[in-house]
Amino acid sequence: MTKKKNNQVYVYILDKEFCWVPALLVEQSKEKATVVVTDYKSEIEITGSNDPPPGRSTKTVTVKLKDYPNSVLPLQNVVANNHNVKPVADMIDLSFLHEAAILYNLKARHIQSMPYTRTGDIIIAVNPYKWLNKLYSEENRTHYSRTLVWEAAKKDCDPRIDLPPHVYESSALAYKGLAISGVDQSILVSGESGAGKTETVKICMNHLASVVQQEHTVLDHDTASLDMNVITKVLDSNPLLEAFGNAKTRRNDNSSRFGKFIQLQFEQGHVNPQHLTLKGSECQVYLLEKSRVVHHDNEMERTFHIFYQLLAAPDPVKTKFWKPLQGKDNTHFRYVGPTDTHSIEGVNDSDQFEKTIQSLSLIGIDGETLKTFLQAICVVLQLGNLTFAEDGKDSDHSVIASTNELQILGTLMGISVDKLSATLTTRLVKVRHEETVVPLSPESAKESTDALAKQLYDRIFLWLVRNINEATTAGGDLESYGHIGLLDIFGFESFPVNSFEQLCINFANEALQAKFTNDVFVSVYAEYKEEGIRLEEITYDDNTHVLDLIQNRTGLLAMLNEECIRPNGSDSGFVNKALHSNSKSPALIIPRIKTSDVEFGIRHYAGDVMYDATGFVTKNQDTLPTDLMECAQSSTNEIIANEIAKTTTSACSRNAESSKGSPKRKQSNLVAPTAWTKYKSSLDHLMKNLRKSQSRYIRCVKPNSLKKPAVMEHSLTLQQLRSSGVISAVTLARSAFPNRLEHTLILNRFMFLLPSKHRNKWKSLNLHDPEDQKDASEMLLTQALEPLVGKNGVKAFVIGRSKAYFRGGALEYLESMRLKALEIPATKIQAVFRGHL
Ligand code: AD9
Ligand code: MG
Repeated sequence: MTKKKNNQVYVYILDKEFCWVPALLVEQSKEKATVVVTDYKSEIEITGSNDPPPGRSTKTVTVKLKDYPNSVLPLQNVVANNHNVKPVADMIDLSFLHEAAILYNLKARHIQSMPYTRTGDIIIAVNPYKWLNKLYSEENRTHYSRTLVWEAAKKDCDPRIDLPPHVYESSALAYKGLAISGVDQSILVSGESGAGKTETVKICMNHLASVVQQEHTVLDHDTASLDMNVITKVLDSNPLLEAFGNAKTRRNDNSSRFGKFIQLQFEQGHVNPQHLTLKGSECQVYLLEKSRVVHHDNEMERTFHIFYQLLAAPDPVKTKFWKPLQGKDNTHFRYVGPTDTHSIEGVNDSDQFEKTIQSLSLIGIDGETLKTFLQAICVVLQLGNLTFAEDGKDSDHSVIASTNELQILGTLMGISVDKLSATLTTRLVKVRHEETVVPLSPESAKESTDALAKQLYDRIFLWLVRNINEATTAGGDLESYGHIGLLDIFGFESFPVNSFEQLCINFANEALQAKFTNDVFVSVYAEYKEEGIRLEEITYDDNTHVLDLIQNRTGLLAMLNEECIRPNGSDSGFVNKALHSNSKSPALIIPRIKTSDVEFGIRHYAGDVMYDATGFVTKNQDTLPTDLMECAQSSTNEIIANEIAKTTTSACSRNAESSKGSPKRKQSNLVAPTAWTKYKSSLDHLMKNLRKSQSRYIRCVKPNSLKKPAVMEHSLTLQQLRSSGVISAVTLARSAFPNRLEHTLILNRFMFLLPSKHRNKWKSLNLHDPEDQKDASEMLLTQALEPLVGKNGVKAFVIGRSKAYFRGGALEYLESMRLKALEIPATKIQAVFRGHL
């Protein structure tokens, strides 16, 4: 029997290498399905075509459905009838919304240079790895703001209907949301390293700035209230933060090594309240990866950009800031080199330095302040050049071997060489009321010097952030402004070895995921309500138990804080206590085979992660020994002295608070807020801000690890879709009604299933009218799906305003009826749907 092409059934089958591959279904039984797969290999990744290239061989594969019940999924949107997916702009419009369909839809769009796709209100942004000029043109910027901000009110349908998905829609809708409702807005951008978060935030910020400017042209000819200086300063704060907080890593040449939340401050117009003026911005940063100052992977990575920028500047420029830089480059400083990655493709560090200096000057860092600031950076550089040796008499004692480097450091810091040398090679230990000087071994002395460098850089970075904020904030009563916040924060991390930083990062992701799930639920609820559908059937998994495990009173991090103030607190002591107090938590993984006493795991929403608690106590204490701090505080470099003084003050004041009525402890035990306490409080502040705002989500996806355009690696992409919550959002949206079809489509495809006597009733209907389409669709489905009505009278579908929503099995039944009418074996189609159900 020859088959008509449009009656062939295509499916996705599970594949070890490519996750899912399209195949032609030959036949199936309960146990197995036989499919024909084309030998795609690399084409499937590179060209993105699902159609077999001419001459490509095919093979027949048998899939054991018993062993892999979900290994065959229906391929197509019911309207298409070939291998290739007709990409849809909104995933909700895929009739079969499973992960294979999502993957192939994104891929088809990615290959056609359409990086953005909607899933309802969420924008999925696949990194195009090439700048698409047209996509970000002035014309396009205006088009989105015009359609979504100024003309939206004229339409009685979703104003996005004629617009391809874009992150400009997130920015334009945020602007409109704030202008009309006065409710703060936020755009939450997430994704793994290199997925495009930072670029996306910049694209949105630039768009918001241009909306403000356009609005002045459109609505208000008085441009006096438009302060271009504010706009430039706000936009410029991004590259400035990148110079000091970004670095080249294996995964991204410009990787942000900190998280940030920028809040743009808008003032409502006096004459027209819906008219917003950008007045300033304020930025909150999270968890700078300060360990990168002293260590990075030499072959593929670099430390923070600023070091290379400074060293690449022409001699006359760099010696203006610090004479000894004359004639020196990367090779002279241990913290930056030796590295095989001195330069980044397409980036000229010397030019970048000039830009950094210009941006610093724009926020008022110039003249002597600039000199002090860059010298503080040089102190960090110079600390890396100290080398230590055994003192000759005793291997536990050390001396600074690089006396010349020490001399340079002493002059730069304004601290005597003797004092520096003594502080860096010994430690002052207070036991009860006694102070003892303990010598340090060369390794410990080096560690302690590195710790100082890390702490200094962290403080210098925070100083910069404060200065940026002082220069960009609108000032006055901040509550009187409307805010649009943009969050660019590290995505979920799971490495072969996961440490304290991963736990903090993953905790933030759990907190954001909880908000995301809640928001998706609310929007699904809104959609169903809009369609006039009752919704008691939707349930979803939340991640409260993971949040509890980490942050509860007896949770992991409370236990860690306790361990940090215990006199002999240790990493294993923490793990022991943490496992003990939380043994009943369903989110905790207690290793079955104990290979070490510092191991534990967490069942995160995005997957299980095993943590190695080595170094947790030290990292959480996050403080320098008192003598080291006092020494640094005596520096003539004001930024260093003041910033370190802040650390000691906060340590002391916290100590005073916690030791009320216990003067003894105050003297002997300096308790600073732990890294966790500080981080948790800044996250709480963030979540509070987010909760009072209306949030929009942009999920960035890194399509390949080659950083190349038009390539999509299936498993890398899928894993991100799962961990970003996109798949679970879709599952949630589909939990009650897995399939949905527009009324017009239903009528086109299934109308002939209706016996002609019933069709007579349609004569009075106008099938171009949406209301009549809805009635006709309901009539058709009521008849056609009657055999599926449950004993309790529950129908297999519900009718919404524009679509019908099908319960599990209903669309399968309709399709099988249709194929029966077209004389195609029904068994074939059942296999297609079984996997999906
Ligand atoms: V990390 O977690 O900070 O390591 P991000 O921030 O997610 O990471 P980033 O925005 O820095 O990634 O993007 C990585 C690179 O992808 C950029 O340097 C660009 O080369 C490329 N990229 C990202 N988005 C776009 C885009 N919309 N158009 C073109 C892009 N290229
Ligand atoms: Mg980034």
